Formats: sequence, structure tokens, C-alpha cells
Amino acid sequence: MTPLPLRMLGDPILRKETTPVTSITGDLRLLIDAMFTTMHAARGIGLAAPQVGRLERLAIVDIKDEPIVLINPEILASSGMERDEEGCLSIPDIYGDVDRPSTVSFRAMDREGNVFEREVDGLLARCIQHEIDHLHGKLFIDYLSVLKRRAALAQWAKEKEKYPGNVRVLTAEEIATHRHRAEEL
Ligand code: K1U
Ligand code: ZN
Repeated sequence: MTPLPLRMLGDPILRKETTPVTSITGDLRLLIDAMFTTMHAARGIGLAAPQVGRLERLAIVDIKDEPIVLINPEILASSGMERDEEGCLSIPDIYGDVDRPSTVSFRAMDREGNVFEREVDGLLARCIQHEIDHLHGKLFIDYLSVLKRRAALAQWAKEKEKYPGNVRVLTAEEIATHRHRAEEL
């Protein structure tokens, strides 16, 4: 499956609210598969539909070979607070420390349409919160202090020149490296 082009900071779709998914169709499953291919080729641990130009309320995460599909995810409860570094496939090479609840419980639907609930912590909790934010038009840079956000945006002003039209098309080399790694598993 071919990776999808990634939308970069500056593309208005990243600031839009998504629309809840009402039925699990073959097209939705194809989108999920294409998102996994894209996320793995881009070396990410999560990906939300707006990052590939879609407004379905859908995200995926994969930390340590545990792929999770999140359809219409919602946080039910959270506790604790932890500061850690985040990155974003839509803002490559920009990182920042973000405070987030360290443990969250959430409800979502999987690719079969089954509703499930889970409590998670650590990097998985952080990644799921980051992806749910994407589904509501929010980005990790929104949590930075005014000074740190200004510095991040100044750095991005240079980086973004690599992405004409606010789109990142993965190179054949990036895709081949991902294929090679996938075949080894
Ligand atoms: O949604 C995305 O943009 C994917 C993003 C997920 C994420 C990473 C780190 C913390 C929270 C959410 C990425 O996969 S960025 C690339 C990455 O693998 C990474 C970057 C920093 C720390 C850990 C992983
Ligand atoms: Zn992101």
C-alpha cells in the first residue's frame, strides 16, 4: 500500500474539528490500512486522520508493535501530571516539553466497530492524548509557553520551506526503508 501525503503545519485542515464516524465501511478500513503504512514509513508512533487530509474522527497509534485503532475516541478520566518531550509528524524536527495527565482512561471503537475501554499510562497515554487533540484541531505547540511557541514557530518558518504547499510526500527511499524493515519482521 502506498503511503499518503502528510499535511504539515500551515494546512488549515490541521485546525478543523473532525466528524464522528457513523459506520465502518470498506473504504474506512482501506483508510486505516493506508494510515498505518504512512505512519510506519514516516517513523511515527501515532497518526490522526487530518494529518492525511481527512476529517473522519479516526486515529491510530503503534508503540512497541501494538497497533491500536481509535475510532471516535474520548477521554473518560485522567489523573497525575507528567512533562515530557513531544514531536509531531506534521511539524517535523520541532520538539517541545508538554505537561499532560500521566494516566488516562478512554473509550473508542476498533476497526470491527467494537466499543472498548482501556486505561493507559506512559508514552501510550501521551500519544493517545496527542492524537485525540489532532481530532479537535489542537497541536502540541498550543501547550507551549508564549516564548517557547514563538521559538518553535521561528524554527518552523525555516523548516517549512522543505514542504511546498504544506505537504510532505515521503520519498521512495523512506518508503523502501520501511518496506525493508517490515519484510525483516
Ligand atoms: O501524531 C503525530 O504527529 C505522531 C507523533 C506522536 C507523538 C510522539 C511523541 C509524543 C506524543 C505523540 C509522532 O510519532 S512524532 C515522532 C516520534 O516517533 C516521536 C517523537 C518524540 C518522542 C517520541 C516519539
Ligand atoms: Zn501530531
